[in-house]
Amino acid sequence: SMGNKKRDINGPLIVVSNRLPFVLSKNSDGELVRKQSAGGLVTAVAPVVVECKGTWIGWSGSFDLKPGDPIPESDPEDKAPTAGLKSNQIIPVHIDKSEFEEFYNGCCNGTFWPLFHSMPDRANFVSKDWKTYCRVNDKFADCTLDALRNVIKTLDEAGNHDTVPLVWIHDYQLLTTATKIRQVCEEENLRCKLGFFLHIPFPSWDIMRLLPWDDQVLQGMLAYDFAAFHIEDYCLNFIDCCCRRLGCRVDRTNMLVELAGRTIQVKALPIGIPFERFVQLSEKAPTFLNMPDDVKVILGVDRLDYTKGLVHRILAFEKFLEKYPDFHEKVVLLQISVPSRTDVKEYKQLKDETELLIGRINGRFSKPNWSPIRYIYGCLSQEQLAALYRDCAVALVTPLRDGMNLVAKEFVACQIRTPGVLILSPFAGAGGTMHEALLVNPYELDEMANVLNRALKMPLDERELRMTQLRHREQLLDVNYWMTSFFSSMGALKDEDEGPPKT
Ligand code: GDG
Repeated sequence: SMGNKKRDINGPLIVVSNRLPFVLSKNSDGELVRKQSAGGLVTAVAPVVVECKGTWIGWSGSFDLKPGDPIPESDPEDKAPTAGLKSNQIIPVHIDKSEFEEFYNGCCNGTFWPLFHSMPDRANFVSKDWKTYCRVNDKFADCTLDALRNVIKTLDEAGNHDTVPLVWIHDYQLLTTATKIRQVCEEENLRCKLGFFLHIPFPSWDIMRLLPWDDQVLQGMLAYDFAAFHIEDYCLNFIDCCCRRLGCRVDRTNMLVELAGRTIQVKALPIGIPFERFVQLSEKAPTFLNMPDDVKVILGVDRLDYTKGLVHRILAFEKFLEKYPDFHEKVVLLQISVPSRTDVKEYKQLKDETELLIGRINGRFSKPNWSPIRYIYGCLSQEQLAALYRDCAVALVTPLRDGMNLVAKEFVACQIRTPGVLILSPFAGAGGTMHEALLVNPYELDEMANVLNRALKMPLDERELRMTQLRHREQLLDVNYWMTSFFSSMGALKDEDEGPPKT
């Protein structure tokens, strides 16, 4: 892939995300140990942090880790991408239970998540939660500043006065972290470049203005030097909000925003997946689906989240069963729902609603030897997931709104045998680039049923053509390419005269 061509970054790296790239949990002896987490971001970024001896700042995932407690080293057997991270490269941010409730469940997932997905009816605006959000963001800033002071001291002692540390902050949990970092850096004359990536959509101004604290959030995001989003629409929404709420001077063509004499660069950088890793997984994964030869599997894989359009998808599948009875006993919808944010009320309700709906539809259509829907509420291994992606006939990726959606990309990577069909929502970021998928509006249930029929009847040569192009693009624009583009765009690569990686 393009991104695999190694390009070194030109300064010490500090990555900041809500979660550390592994979680800490107690083993049977009551000791805290690392448990790997397998996201694409971790797969891509962790090796870079290992190699450049960088720092990762985040919450450990455990309330048992107290200030001053040592971070455990990785197990010698550990083969995760984070295994090479020494404990002195990790700075844990300590968040207690009540803070976590207000910061994470309250503000992040009760306010920003629904609002930024343009679902304002689901958003709560609670000023106590917002205050805690700001306080926790300042904690992340304090940890980042400690790391920065250390890194700069080391640089200066070695005479590297021109080397600028790079800080890369991730996602909607940390929208205001840069405010304090920039302020203290100015007071203490600390040098650094601050980059930000938002993994979810950025909404339009008429949604953003519903937020009582919109000005502080926008100012926080403008405290970065560089802010990147998945797609151009999100960038333009952000620029528009800065213009209308803060009166910033903006340049939409070059994606620049000016605030208090500083210019912030905005850019669209669509995230990719570790493509080769998924190919390798699907090459070695044993069969996981045992289905009669004449039964096709339609696959859905999502965190159980109301943005993913699960209820609409299941209702559309019911319509499909009504409209196309020839497919009875010939197709199965296999839905994997990964438990998520289980202590938030909306998510508990969604779980109940989904289970009720599936029960009703299975009751309505099942035969003694066939049920139309198989449902797993739980997490599979990546290898099992790869086997499902490889062996299903259709992947149904129909979020109502989604920053990018990696499931669509992982599916095409794993389609190394007889090609199937990707059905994709245009309201996922991925819908903007994966043109060879069948795009369908998830709110149009009848149309979804028709598209499902079309996918199941699509001739092999058409499937092959579409899948080849989809796979080619994801192979080229993989997660390493995305990461290199991010560093390049913030002027953080050595040999910058080569210019940014080209598509
Ligand atoms: C946010 C944005 C954006 C799923 N089931 C299992 C499992 N997964 C993994 C998938 C995939 C990941 O979870 C889900 O990623 P998505 O991109 O689909 O969705 P979010 O979690 O909402 O991610 C999204 C992303 O950030 C990156 O910027 O694309 O728009 O919302 O990687 O493989 N993994 C395992 N077992 C499962 O059962 N092991």
